[in-house]
Amino acid sequence: MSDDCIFCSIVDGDIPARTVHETDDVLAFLDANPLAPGHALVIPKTHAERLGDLDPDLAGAVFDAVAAIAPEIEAAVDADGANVGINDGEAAGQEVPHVHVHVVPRFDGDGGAPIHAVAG
Ligand code: D5M
Repeated sequence: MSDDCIFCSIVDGDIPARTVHETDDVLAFLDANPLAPGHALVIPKTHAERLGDLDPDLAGAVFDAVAAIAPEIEAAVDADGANVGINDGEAAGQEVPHVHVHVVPRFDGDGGAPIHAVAG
C-alpha cells in the first residue's frame, strides 16, 4: 500500500472498479478511460511504481493473469486480437505510478496503431 496511490485504493476497495479477475496477488479491472471495449488493466496488489521495482515472482503472477484474461476479454467483446503493454516511466507515458499492464482489445480494420508504432 502506498498513500495517495489510486490503484492501491482500488485494491483496498476505497475506490470502485469493475473487476474482471482477481487472485491473492493480482487484480484486473476495466480501464476508466478505455481505448477500446474491454480495455483492462492488470496490476500487482502490492505497490510497485516501475516494472524494475516489481518482485520477479509477482511479475510472473501478473503475466500469468494477463495470459489468462486476454483471450477471455477478446472473446467477451468479440475482438480479433489485443495489444498488451506497459507504459513504464513518465517518459513512456505512465500516468499512474503503480505498475499496470494494459490489455487493449483490437478489431480487424479498427485503424489503431500497433505498439511498435507508438514511439515513432
Ligand atoms: O495508464 C493509466 C490508465 O489508468 C489510464 O488508461 C486510465 C486508467 N485509470 C486511471 N484511474 C483509473 C481508475 N480509477 N479506474 C480505472 N482505470 C483508471 P498509464 O499507462 O499510466 O498512462
